[in-house]
This record gives sequence, C-alpha cells and structure tokens, in this order.
Amino acid sequence: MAKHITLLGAPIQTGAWRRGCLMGPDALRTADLAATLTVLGHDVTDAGDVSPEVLSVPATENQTIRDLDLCAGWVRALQAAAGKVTQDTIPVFMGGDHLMAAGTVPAMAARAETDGRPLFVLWLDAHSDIHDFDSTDSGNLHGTPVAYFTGLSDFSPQFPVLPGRVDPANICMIGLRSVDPHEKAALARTEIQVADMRAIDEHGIAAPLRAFLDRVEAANGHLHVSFDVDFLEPDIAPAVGTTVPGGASFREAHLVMEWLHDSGLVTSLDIAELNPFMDERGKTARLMVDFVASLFGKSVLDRPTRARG
Ligand code: 5AB
Ligand code: MN
Ligand code: MN
Ligand code: MN
Repeated sequence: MAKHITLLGAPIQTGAWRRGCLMGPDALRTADLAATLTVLGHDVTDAGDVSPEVLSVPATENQTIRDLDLCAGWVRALQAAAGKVTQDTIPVFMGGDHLMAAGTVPAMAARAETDGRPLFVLWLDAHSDIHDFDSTDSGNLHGTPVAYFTGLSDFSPQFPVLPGRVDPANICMIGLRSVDPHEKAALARTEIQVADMRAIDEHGIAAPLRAFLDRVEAANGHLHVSFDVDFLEPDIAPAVGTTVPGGASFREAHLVMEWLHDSGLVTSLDIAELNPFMDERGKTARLMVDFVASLFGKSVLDRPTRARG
C-alpha cells in the first residue's frame, strides 16, 4: 500500500563523543533513500534538515555533560519540527546521533495521543540509552533519550516539558549488549521489555518481536521504530561511533524489517547513529537504505500482510 513518507534530516552530533553523525542525513540521501522508496510506489518528500535552536540553559550538577546548550537546542528544535508531522504521513527521521530520539519520540507520542491511541516504541540498539544527567559517566547525552521520553528521570529545566510521554510498558528493546550498571538497575525497575543478544541467541529474534507486535496491534497503537545502527554487527555496519561486537546479523535485522512491514503498524522511524566518517565506501549507508526499503515493502515474494486502514 502506498504511503506518504517524509524524510527529515536531524544532523545532530553533539550527543555523541565522536564527531561525524552530522553527515548521516546526507549519506542516506547519497545512498538514494528517497528514490529507493519512490520506486516501491510511495509518495516521498524530503523536507530538508532541521537546525538547532540557540539556547542557553542552566548548568547541570554533573559537570561532565558535553555540549548541553546545543543538545537542548536540538531537542527543542526536533520536537517542534516532528510536532508538525500530520497523521497521514510516516516520518523517517534521518540522524544524527541518538539524542535525536529525545526530540522525535515525544512528538510522536503527542501525535498518537491526538489520534486517541498509545505510542509504542521498538528500540533496536546495542545500548539501552536510559541514563540521566546525574547517572551518565561519559557525559554523552545520546545515552539518555529513553529516561527522558518515558519521564523516568527529571531533565528539567534543561530539556523541554514533554509534549507526549511514552509508557515504559510500551517499549521493547532488542539487541542490547552494552548496558552500564545504572542502566541495568533502571531497566530492572521498569516494565520495558528487553531482548538482549543472549535472549536472541537462545530463542531467536522472531519470538520477542512477534510478542511485541501482537501487543501493539491489540492496543491499536502507533509504532515508532528507533533504529540505532550499532544494533547491527559492526562487520556489516562499521559506520558507528563505538563498535560493540556481537550485534544483530544481516539476516536477523532483515527479518525484523520485513515483519515490521508485514505488520502494517509502523507510523514513524528514526535512523540513528550513522557516522559516515567511519564508513567503508558507503557500505553502512547503503545497508541502512536497504533495510528501510524492506521496512517499506521491498520483498522477494509477495506474502499476505496485515495492512490496516
Ligand atoms: B547510543 C554509554 N552507555 O552512556 C554511555 O549509541 C554508551 O545512542 C551510550 O546507544 C551509547 O556513554 C549511546 C557507554
Ligand atoms: Mn542508541
Ligand atoms: Mn547504541
Ligand atoms: Mn553510538
């Protein structure tokens, strides 16, 4: 079924330690994201890149936080830009480091609420990104969006009051393999469902995904997918800031994308943490375009889908 897809660039890199994510949107454009989705029959608009607001926010107690003003300016600007996306459009937010999700996800939660439906989030990542201003050791705010958009930690007054909040019970994280002690304790206290790499090794990637998609469908939810490139095994996706070995294989990630398509449930997507400076001849950018294509209906054989109106 043809969709209206809007590509929106979020060239934020101040949430990460290593520079380069600001080239992410242009690498995805260069790898022909728009044309690839158009060929699949979709109606695609590239709305260009968001720019950060210029802000000066109060300092946090934790002095290690990196680039707080600029990060806060990005969160504000991304919430505003994502907040303009209408219900009939599927936005593809092209990052940018993963702090982008502190902008995109609260806006998508607010949009779902306007539609009278809950927002569910599928978090594909090596990391749980559930630090807060106090707990982060690295000071890199791309490790914090989940604690912010769930309201589990207080990010005021530096980050905006949430336009929409995500219930932790509506989040499923798949692919985790690098979780800091604070994050481990935080996850244990929440209802976030986690399939770490060990669980995937033991039971496969299909089981947790199926269970989650069934829940989204039963609740008539909107589904936001936040795809951190480091979810993938670094051998196939080297263009990331910090490589964590043992990630999802091509086949596992591909199956996730195809099932997401067949579910007919996805209403928005982040592509996060693509760092083209670390890439090998565009290989990761092209791989991500291929995965997004699968999510939007590229397939080998036709199969029955659960398309919804
Ligand atoms: B990413 C780490 N937990 O807080 C930290 O790539 C890594 O968006 C954060 O998932 C990784 O710095 C953030 C060690
Ligand atoms: Mn992440
Ligand atoms: Mn990550
Ligand atoms: Mn990263």
